[in-house]
Amino acid sequence: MAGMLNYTAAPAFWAVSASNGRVFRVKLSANTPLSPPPNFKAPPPKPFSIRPDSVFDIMGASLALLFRLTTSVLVSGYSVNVVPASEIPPDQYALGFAGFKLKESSKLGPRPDKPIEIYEYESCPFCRKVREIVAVLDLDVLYYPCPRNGPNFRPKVSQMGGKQLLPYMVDPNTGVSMYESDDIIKYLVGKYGDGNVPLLLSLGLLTTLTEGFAMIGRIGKGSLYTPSKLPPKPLEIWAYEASPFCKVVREVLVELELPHILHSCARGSPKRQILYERVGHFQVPYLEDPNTGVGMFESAEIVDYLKATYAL
Ligand SMILES: N[C@@H](CCC(=O)N[C@@H](CS)C(=O)NCC(=O)O)C(=O)O
Repeated sequence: MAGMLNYTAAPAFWAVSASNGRVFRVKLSANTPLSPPPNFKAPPPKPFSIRPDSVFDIMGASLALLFRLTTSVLVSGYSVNVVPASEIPPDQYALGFAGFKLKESSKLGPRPDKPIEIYEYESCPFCRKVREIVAVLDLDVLYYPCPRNGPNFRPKVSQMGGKQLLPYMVDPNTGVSMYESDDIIKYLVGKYGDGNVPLLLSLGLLTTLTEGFAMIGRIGKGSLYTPSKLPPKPLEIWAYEASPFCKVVREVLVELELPHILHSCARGSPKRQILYERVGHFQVPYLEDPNTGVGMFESAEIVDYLKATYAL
């Protein structure tokens, strides 16, 4: 999937392409080769379990569901049937419970060849609106995190679009780039959906307010830059906006200003089957770090890994 990127990763620089064809080079902040922390061992997946020291983090991140309901839980055209577990072959992903499994499906629009590029940060309600439509449309996105005081990607937004305003989207498939969350949402549903903006994303001020309330349990997280090493290749994360386990990982990716490709896989996403086949299990978040060769489940351990590998 990393092969779909629209820039060439060089050992010493990031090359970030803009819609107008200009290329900005961002110098790496550390020359030391990246490696996993000493004695690193990827933990086994433990679905729906919370590490004791993360209980309050996960509870805080779960509050979003109260304010935003199922937006970003389900992909577009989601439908589900409950069937006996024996009806699902073992090589097929399906969430199971008490002898039954969920047979889920979706109706998705045209797929972009290259990931959409979005400059944003976690705690911004307008950015969150765009992240929700990414989940609904089941898109892959190359995120350039722009925490406050972030030295790398915030300045690029001003250079590319002429002003310091987030979120900012670049679609390398069409050359279109734009500010304004509502315009980005309309563009994305027109191009990669059925043209309709979901109701909960079309309520104007009420949408923006509930997006803000959704993050009330995580105030201050995912906003401020923590000095870090900028990796030569973007990390890859399998996750979706509504999952509280994914949320706590995304906050740290933003704080450390780590570019990452999100493989969004809300309920009904066909990408769940892809991850299932690739690693023999489906659970999110799942992190792949091409800079160190690490692939891992488990939110609390992913947070520890990111801080140990990238924080300065
Ligand atoms: N202990 C894991 C729990 C993660 C988890 O349970 N994630 C849910 C989504 S919120 C999941 O992937 N469930 C399996 C499924 O949906 O099939 C962690 O902290 O990462």
